[in-house]
Amino acid sequence: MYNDKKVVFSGVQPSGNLTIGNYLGAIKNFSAFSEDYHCFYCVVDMHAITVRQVPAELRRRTYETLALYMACGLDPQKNTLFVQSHVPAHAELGWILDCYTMFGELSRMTQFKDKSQKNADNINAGLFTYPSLMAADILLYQTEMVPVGSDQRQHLELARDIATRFNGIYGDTFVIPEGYTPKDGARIMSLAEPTKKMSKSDANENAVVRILDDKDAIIRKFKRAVTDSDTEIRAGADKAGITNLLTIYSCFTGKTVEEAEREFAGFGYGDFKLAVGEACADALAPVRAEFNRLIADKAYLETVMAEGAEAAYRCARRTMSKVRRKLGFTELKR
Ligand code: AQP
Repeated sequence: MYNDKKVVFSGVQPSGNLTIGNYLGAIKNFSAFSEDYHCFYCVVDMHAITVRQVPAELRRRTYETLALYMACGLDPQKNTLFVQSHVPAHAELGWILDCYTMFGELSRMTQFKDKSQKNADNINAGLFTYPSLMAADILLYQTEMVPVGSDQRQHLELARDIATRFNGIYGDTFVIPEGYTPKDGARIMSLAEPTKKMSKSDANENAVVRILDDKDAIIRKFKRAVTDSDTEIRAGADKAGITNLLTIYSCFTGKTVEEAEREFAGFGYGDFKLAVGEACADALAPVRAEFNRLIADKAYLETVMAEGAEAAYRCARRTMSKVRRKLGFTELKR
């Protein structure tokens, strides 16, 4: 609990320009919690450096991600919006939790295996211990609920295991968090390889639709989306491309996949793809307009960052003092 409310925490890495996967799987759902929970939404820049980043781009995308949070409806008066590296307790608890996370557990993480393959020349220790830092992000705020896409479920399970292990040794210290994964949109797939997750760091621009892409780019990418040699517009395990497009259409229009199947019965793939592209572009147009307004006001973004970091620190330091005491760290009398 924080300020008499249960806590929600989630984060997004500024590791690329955000995609409709990040939007539909995570950010779009964040504002639903703002009234009933105390929400901490973080730009997790420390996670981003597990893969090499160009410093100027990382800095720019950190501002942009914060602006996107707000453009997607997160009011900084109702949500604590902040940047991970501005609250050093994340790194501190991350190290502590490294010591309560097993090598075997980290070795089983599919994201580590995937990213090691993609970054074979930079398989660094941070990439390996990423889940302990993510556990620290969550546990620091005594989080009850973590809205994430399904790719992060495995990390969340590990965070629960780490918290349970720590509590088992030292007595109740951390709330055990629950995951919240949307019914639809939890795993948006690449438009170029629809059996692979859409990822913001994908080098193939045709594979990803970015939240800030303009209408022409969005429609062009959907027109090029890989489908199949069949002609039927229906969801199914044998139709990854079409299923993905139906899911995207359903998420942006609020219609069910079954309704979308009925709506497009008899359509050719070309017309269907155009309709999906238009639905996506229309839904994102207000987000893009609001983003453009916010990103022009750097001073305001810096105020939001500073106030968010201060509010996050106030909550994090309570957990840290409890953790330090339980571990047997000595206290400095000032
Ligand atoms: N394709 C996706 N479908 C649904 N949800 C997704 N998320 C990511 N991709 C999809 C969710 O977005 C949130 C933020 O993700 P992240 O920035 O922490 O990192 P990620 O999961 O590794 O996302 P990316 O886009 O694949 O980033 P890169 O390319 O840098 O690794 C999370 O809640 C995630 O589940």
